[in-house]
Amino acid sequence: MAIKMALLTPSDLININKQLQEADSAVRKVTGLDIKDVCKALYGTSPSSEKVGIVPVTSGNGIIGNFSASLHAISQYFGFDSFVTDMPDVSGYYEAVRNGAEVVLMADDHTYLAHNLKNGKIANNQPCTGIIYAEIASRYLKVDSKDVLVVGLGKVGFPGAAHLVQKGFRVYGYDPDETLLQKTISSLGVIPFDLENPKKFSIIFEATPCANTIPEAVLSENCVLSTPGIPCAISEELRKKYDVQLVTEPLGIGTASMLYSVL
Ligand code: NAI
Ligand code: 0TF
Repeated sequence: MAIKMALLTPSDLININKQLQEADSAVRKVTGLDIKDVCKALYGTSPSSEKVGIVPVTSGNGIIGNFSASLHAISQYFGFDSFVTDMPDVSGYYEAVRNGAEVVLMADDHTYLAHNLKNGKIANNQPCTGIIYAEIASRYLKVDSKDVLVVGLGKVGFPGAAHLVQKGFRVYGYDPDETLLQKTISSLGVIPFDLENPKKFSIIFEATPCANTIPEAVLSENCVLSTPGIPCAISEELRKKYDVQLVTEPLGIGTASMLYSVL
């Protein structure tokens, strides 16, 4: 059976620099820190112009227009010295290493990785994305409670939920996949969120590939919604109605988390 994948499209990545700047100001408003400071606090690292080789990969659904160019823009934005290889795949990997890459970034349809060739560290986009969006949510300055709602407990949501539990939050979790929900309850001690009996939250972390996953009943005025999920979890109408502090961006925040984690 084919595994369902939520792949980026070139239109998700249009104007990536502007999307990053907007995300940075949203993160600053929520946490008082910009994205790089959140990464530094999470991993205790800072870049010093490390050379990052970005290798386009043709397998599966093939090259996504704008993907490598976006990684180039993102890694430069965070203080890395990046380049995209002319050749894709194995030839591109060879080219990256021969041209002095210290960190290689590349993705097929299942795995998007960062590999630091100097220290051997390797990072996967899904857990790194979950952890940084959860970390941003957890740093909400105006927070008045330790309760967090996590919606979507898959490859991004589960590591984010684990991070919040580890930080001492009381985590309520919801996923329509009963097996995943039970695994999260038993392994992390997450409290199953009852859709029939909702409560309001100041902090919500969402990681699903679906729109409108956040019911109105859980939103409190000025709550933070930190979500890597594409499409967005909340309508513009609800966002405005509750003045929701929305942190969302298609590629850069997760990539920053990966890069800082391998330094
Ligand atoms: P996944 O398929 O592993 O997990 C998604 C989970 O959402 C599943 O367990 C599914 O049952 C659950 N779900 C579906 N509908 C739901 C609903 N209405 N309410 C609650 N849960 C629901 O997917 P993965 O890898 O965790 O990715 C999640 C999303 O994050 C995707 O849209 C993906 O494209 C996006 N993503 C974004 C990144 C970024 O940098 N912005 C990075 C990585 C992923
Ligand atoms: O689309 C995805 C992931 C990306 C996570 C960040 N949002 N959902 N992965 C597929 C990437 C494929 C890239 C392609 N092989 C290329 O252009 O090199």
